[in-house]
Amino acid sequence: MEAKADQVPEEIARRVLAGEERALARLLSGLEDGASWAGAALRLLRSASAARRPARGQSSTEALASQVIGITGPPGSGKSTLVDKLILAYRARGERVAVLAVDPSSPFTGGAILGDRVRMQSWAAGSGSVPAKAGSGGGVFIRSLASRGRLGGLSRASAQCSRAFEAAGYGIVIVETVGIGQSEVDIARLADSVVLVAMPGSGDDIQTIKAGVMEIGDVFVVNKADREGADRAVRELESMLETASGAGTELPPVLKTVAETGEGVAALVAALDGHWERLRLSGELEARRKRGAIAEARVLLSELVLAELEALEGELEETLAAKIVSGELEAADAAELLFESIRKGGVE
Ligand SMILES: Nc1nc2c(ncn2[C@@H]2O[C@H](COP(=O)(O)OP(=O)(O)OP(=O)(O)O)[C@@H](O)[C@H]2O)c(=O)[nH]1
Ligand SMILES: [Mg+2]
Repeated sequence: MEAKADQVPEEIARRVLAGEERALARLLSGLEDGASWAGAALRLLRSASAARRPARGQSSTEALASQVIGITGPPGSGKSTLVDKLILAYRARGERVAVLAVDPSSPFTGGAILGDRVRMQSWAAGSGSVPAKAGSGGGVFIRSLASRGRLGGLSRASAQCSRAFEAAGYGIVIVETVGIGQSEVDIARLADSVVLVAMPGSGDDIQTIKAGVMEIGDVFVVNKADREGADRAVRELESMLETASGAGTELPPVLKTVAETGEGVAALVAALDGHWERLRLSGELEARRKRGAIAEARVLLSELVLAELEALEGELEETLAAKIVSGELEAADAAELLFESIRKGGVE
């Protein structure tokens, strides 16, 4: 069967490189669906894009890299409003900006995510104060990803989409995800710079940022600083950071913003620039991306093994279990037999 024109990897990669937003949208949908043509197109796109960018003395990672900025934090802390303002700031200096709004729990029709889409897409439609030109070259690309009930699939798709944006030439890639459960781990894996957004709350709300989550933050933001308690929230965050990190280590910045008015956003951009600069100069960018790649591949590997295992469990139930019960085999022997057949059949 002839492949459909919009599913031919070479064609999609070529059109994305030419700046066609519709082809990029198509590719992202394919990646979200886990379609193999989309995986192939992403590979082609990335190698073509690597060939187009001369490595001016940088490492291969640096020559390719867009700054991938992860924005996470509790629901309603103002992440999307902040992203709006970040888009404005980066557009003002000529960056092309891609945004991935990841929704880990609610279905695609969920209210919050739809609100995000509409609000943030006002940029793409050109109704914001930095108008986007029609068609390609608008400089802002917004995309929502929904979980469709598969969390593993979601984190895979978000990493792939982020790389597609990078290869498509967006210098800034922003990934917004609500800070619950696994999503923070995922964002730490795929982002170069992680912004943790908190807000002033009554009592010890800030404490709801768990210790393990504090670790992933490169820049901390107390948004809604127009509200009471912002300074206290900053102090609490700072003392939590001091406790969590050893003496003498440099603490990440803790900033105050009012996303609704844009107050503090310039300082946030400066902090992100500073972090990016440090990542590049120290070689940490490459190290960090390698760690992310290992973590991503590990998850995929365990998915493959689990799928094999599921197939083999049938055999375990049908034949091996009876042999264990009758004394022909030990359970350990059965496990080894199955493991052997994974090794023989699973890896070509
Ligand atoms: N007072 C005040 N309200 C704000 C500020 N920033 C955002 N908001 C409001 O807070 C609400 C939530 O903002 P969003 O930007 O949707 O928050 P979010 O973190 O993206 O929310 P989810 O994606 O649902 O987790 C909206 O009503 C915003 O208008 C701020 O700086 N001050
Ligand atoms: Mg949001």
